[in-house]
Amino acid sequence: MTNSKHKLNKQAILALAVTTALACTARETPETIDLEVSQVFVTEPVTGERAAMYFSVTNNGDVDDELLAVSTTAAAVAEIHRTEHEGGTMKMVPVDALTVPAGGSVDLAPGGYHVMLLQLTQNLFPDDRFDVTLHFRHAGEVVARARVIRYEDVEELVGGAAQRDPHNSG
Ligand SMILES: [Cu+2]
Repeated sequence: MTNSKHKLNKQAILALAVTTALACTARETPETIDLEVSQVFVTEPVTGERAAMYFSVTNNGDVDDELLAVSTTAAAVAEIHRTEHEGGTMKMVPVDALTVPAGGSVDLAPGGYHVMLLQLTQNLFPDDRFDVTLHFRHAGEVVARARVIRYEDVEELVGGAAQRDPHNSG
């Protein structure tokens, strides 16, 4: 009798310990961070001095992330820009950070967001490829491969949404 009661207590204590461990685990489990960068392309530079880069970021995680910066060996400077239409003119506005919402995606495409590559360190020709590093607040560094395409091929790649971009107007 005494023996069986002792066993029961041990089980109760064990159950309590397991519950506590589970509670701790649940509290300390980090949010899932899962970013996917796809369709990284650069339109063939007109002047050889600067080029516009586009890509899509899909956030499969459960926390909003932010694109903070971009770097590449192909250019000394890479800035995140947004194209704004004001009256009949287009202008580019630097963007500090680009939010990629949890469960959502952001498309950089001609006429909207883009990364502007300035002071190119190499000539870029159609079908050339080079690495770019995207710096995110939570995901950290994500390396992707960029491909250079002719401007005429942009529409084929991104669909009918492509508009004339000020980078490529001359
Ligand atoms: Cu720009």
